[in-house]
Amino acid sequence: MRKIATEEAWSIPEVAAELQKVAHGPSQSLDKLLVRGIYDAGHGGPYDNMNFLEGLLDAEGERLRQMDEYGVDMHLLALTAPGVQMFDADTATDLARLANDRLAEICRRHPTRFAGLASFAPHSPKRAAKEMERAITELKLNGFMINSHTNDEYLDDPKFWPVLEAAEALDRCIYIHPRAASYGFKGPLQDYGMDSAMWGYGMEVGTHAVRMMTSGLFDRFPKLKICIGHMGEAVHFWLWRLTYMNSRAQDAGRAPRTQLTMDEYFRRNFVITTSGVEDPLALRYSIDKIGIDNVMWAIDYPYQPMKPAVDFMEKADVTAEEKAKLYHRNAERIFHIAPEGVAAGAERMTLVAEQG
Ligand code: 1WB
Ligand code: MN
Repeated sequence: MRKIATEEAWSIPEVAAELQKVAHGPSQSLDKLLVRGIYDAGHGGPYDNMNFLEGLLDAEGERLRQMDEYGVDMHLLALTAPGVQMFDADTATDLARLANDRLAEICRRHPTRFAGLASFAPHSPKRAAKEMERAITELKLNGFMINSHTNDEYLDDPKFWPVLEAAEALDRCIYIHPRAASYGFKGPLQDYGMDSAMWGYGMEVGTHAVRMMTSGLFDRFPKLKICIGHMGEAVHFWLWRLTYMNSRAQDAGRAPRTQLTMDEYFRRNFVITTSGVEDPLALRYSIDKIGIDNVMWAIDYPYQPMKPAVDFMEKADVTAEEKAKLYHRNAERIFHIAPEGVAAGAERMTLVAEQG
């Protein structure tokens, strides 16, 4: 069965070099722990010696070899967190373009093995919208990736409407991946390794998603699709209480009136992936709670290894129909990835053209 892993991290040397500068810069962001450790390793700290950089900078080498070994057909690649969002708006705009060009080249060389989510600089929303259009219409990328807040601001802020308008008009999903919590939110997350993937990331993106729903944003953008990873960052576990308490907050005048309930927004406007959470009960709950059409498989490579993520799915207590949707059919629909036969035909044509 075709296996498409939908949240796979990747980077380019130019972005890595700019993040190394951030490691020495004035930023007070909680992301600096990670940025120092990965992009400026050797100075101590929690991420030192984790050696993710090699895996991030590679697509067609060891990554592809492991994909072959473990039967992973395709990685949906995206520039890894924090993307371009810690750079000034001009640098971010330029590097997003460069990363998108490189990503498109990789996808063109291996149309059955790689698809890609485009980056953009949210802090320059109008230029971002232009780049989003280029990424889909010219580069043929598959959707977009944003790494939660930008300079501590979230997508419910009207300044980001051009970005959301572009995504909706292009009919492409925005994947919200975590980065470390925004400045005002970081206090209790600074200790005990809680800043990142263990807890802080989920708090950050969960809060982002809830802000989007409670703000009424989806009444303005009813067709906007948002993807969240790491088993939905547990937001759907909260749906009953979110719905109940938001209704009370609306009645008390503490939250804007919305056309739909929080539960209805989540089912209409969100999809989730399993990235980094290999828990069979959480998978079963997700399928039963938000529907099999809204859940996709992902690995979270290279932060997590490929084999256990494949084993998790192979052992999962799901029907053959459910497995096909989790492994590839939902990803093909949400990210406009050509079905297997069509993609293989395109790859053969490319090979024939290259060989003359
Ligand atoms: C880690 C995980 C680091 C993720 C990341 O940096 C991301 C980690 C951007 O395991 O330390 C992730 O996406 O889950
Ligand atoms: Mn991840």
